[in-house]
Amino acid sequence: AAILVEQRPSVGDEDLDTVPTPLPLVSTFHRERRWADTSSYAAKKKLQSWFQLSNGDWELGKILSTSGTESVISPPDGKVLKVKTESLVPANPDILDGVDDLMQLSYLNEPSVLYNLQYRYNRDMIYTKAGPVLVAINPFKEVPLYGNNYIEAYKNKSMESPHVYAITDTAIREMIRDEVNQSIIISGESGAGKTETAKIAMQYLAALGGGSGIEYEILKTNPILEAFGNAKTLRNDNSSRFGKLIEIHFSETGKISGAKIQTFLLEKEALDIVHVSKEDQESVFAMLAAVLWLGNVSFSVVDNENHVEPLADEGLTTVAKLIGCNVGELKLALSTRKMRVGNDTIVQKLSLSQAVDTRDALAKSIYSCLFDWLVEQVNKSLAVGKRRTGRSISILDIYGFESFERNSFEQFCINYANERLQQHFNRHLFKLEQEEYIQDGIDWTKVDFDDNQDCLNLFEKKPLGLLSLLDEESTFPNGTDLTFANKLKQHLNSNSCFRGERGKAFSVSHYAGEVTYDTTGFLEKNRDLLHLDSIQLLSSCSCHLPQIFASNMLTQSEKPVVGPLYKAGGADSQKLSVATKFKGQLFQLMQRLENTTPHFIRCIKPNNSQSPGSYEQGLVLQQLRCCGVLEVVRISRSGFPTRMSHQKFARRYGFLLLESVAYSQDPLSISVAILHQFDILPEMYQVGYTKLFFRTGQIGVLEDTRNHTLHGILRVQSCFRGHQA
Ligand code: AD9
Ligand code: MG
Repeated sequence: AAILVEQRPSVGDEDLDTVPTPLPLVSTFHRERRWADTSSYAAKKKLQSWFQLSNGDWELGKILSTSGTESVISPPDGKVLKVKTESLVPANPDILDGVDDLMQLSYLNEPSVLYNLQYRYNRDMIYTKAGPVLVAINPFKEVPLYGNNYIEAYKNKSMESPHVYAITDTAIREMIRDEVNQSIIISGESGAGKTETAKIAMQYLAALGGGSGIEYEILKTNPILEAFGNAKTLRNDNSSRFGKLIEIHFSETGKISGAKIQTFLLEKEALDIVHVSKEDQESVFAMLAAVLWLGNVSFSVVDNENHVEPLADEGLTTVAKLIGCNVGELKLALSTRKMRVGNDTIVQKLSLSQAVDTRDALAKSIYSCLFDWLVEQVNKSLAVGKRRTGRSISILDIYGFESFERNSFEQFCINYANERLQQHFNRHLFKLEQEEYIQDGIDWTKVDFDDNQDCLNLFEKKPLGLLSLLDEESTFPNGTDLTFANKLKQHLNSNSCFRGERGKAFSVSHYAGEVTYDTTGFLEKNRDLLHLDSIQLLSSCSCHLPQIFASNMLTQSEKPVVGPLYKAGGADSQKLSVATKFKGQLFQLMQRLENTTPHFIRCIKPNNSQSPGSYEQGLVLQQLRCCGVLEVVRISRSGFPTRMSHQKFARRYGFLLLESVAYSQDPLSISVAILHQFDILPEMYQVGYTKLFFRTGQIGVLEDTRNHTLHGILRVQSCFRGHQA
């Protein structure tokens, strides 16, 4: 009679969802929900459960007893603890330890996901699927997962565990099969392993071979871009941040024929191989040195109105020499600003903070122009030949969603971009699901997916959206970060994704959680002070790189991209605001991605000390929330995630039918009879041509009954046998 006491939820077929009662799916950031019916579950099954330690980490324990609001739990160390029943979170049965797809977890909650990833990580299995997404945890050591033998194994499909190779292989196959361009979108925070992952994907592509060694040339571009893109020469954080899109082209025969690299988003930041002439190489180093020396230029007050001039020291003269201009001109450009008033031009002297901003803006733009120029040279070298193939795989290496204690303009832009990428992702996922539903003839309008369109509207709506209001305030001479924050509160308070905070702050409900932004510095960063005076200085230089930079800057600002032209400091310096430029680049990126089949990789940094073998639960959890991994699995399960063919369903549950007459009928009729007998609500399932589709948890009711009945039968049988003996 005690048969069921120690029983754990049975794990049957791979495609079964054996959750005994409908449970909330995941507790994420803003959808924090608790296990619905802990007490009855705990009382009935005496299962393993997660409970939280005071440091926030989760630990596993066995529920010994439960009395309403309190439960007694025993962790493996033998202690016995009293905990609040409602704080318990169900653990998965041992048999599910380390599953290679999080979708397979019966209980999808944060501790279970964390544990599963850690279980694999401890065994050097750094890759795990989360539905369609590949999660990659940085091992911070060499792991024996790469090289030709592995590449071969994934190519001939003798190996199927989750891997960057596997995703890349799928991309290649789908490119050939569907004749559609593909993209591999890699995101994650700094040091999570994005660039390494991109290289691993490129390694796999390069192994396909090309012609004339172009595949190796592509691999060689990495160190060049890294050397410049990752340089930490500037104090400004965003200078080291760039998104990178590398588009690899293929010939009809599936060989690499060329590549193109595009950098974008907040861009402010081995040469022989990509054919940069010796002379140009010297100019590149001169420009880099100029950026460094600019940082050393200091100012002194020259009059009683606090106007400043740069000190005529080694710093100033070296910069002038490096970029090829006259020291006097440089001095003027750093300490004055020409303004046009009516038909007259007046020269305004700068205060210390204005001069420092001008100096930093000049350094930043030389650096970013240099980077752009280098990318252009690399692209010339990798240019796709005349044979146009029309097929490509793009690899995108991009900053993931960020949420810090203090979030500024950079996070604002990055999170906005990620919001767009998330929508792209949701729609793609929805499309995949939809295709399967349509194929099987079920009513897919009943499938609801979360869409983040409201949040995107908050950013993009004109004239009352975050970006428009920011641009508007940036053009007002008297606009400050505070007036900007007040304007947001005045116009956006009724928006459900927006919340005004105290002082200069506001919050946005992002898909990955709520983020509070501090508007300090928003206007200035958005205006990106690079005045015409500086551009003119560069164009008058005798070195040819500064001249190229200056002409690029001018043509760039004249190009009508998206949104209105922004006027800073008078009509002279017409240029786009940073946010508007960013939005334009983002739209271009999205347009390119729209035409591809996306594959997603989320990189996770397991610890902050960059050491192998250390897995900090809190840090990992925060990233899982930010990159939406839990959300992804939740979405993947939010339609009709449990599927079973009519035959299988009829075979598995047919014997539960009260009327034996059912046995003579076809699988579909038997299936429908079972659904009716068990009163499964019509909105909880769909009958397709070949399969039955269920909402999460539904099959659990049937499984429970099946188990009970089977145990009953077994007991009867064993009694019968005992009697016979
Ligand atoms: V940043 O946003 O550019 O600051 P990334 O690109 O996310 O950052 P990166 O790929 O540079 O991180 O990885 C950081 C370090 O982690 C590398 O230098 C490696 O030492 C380490 N790493 C990352 N992935 C792997 C891996 N698959 N195997 C071994 C790895 N080491
Ligand atoms: Mg990187």
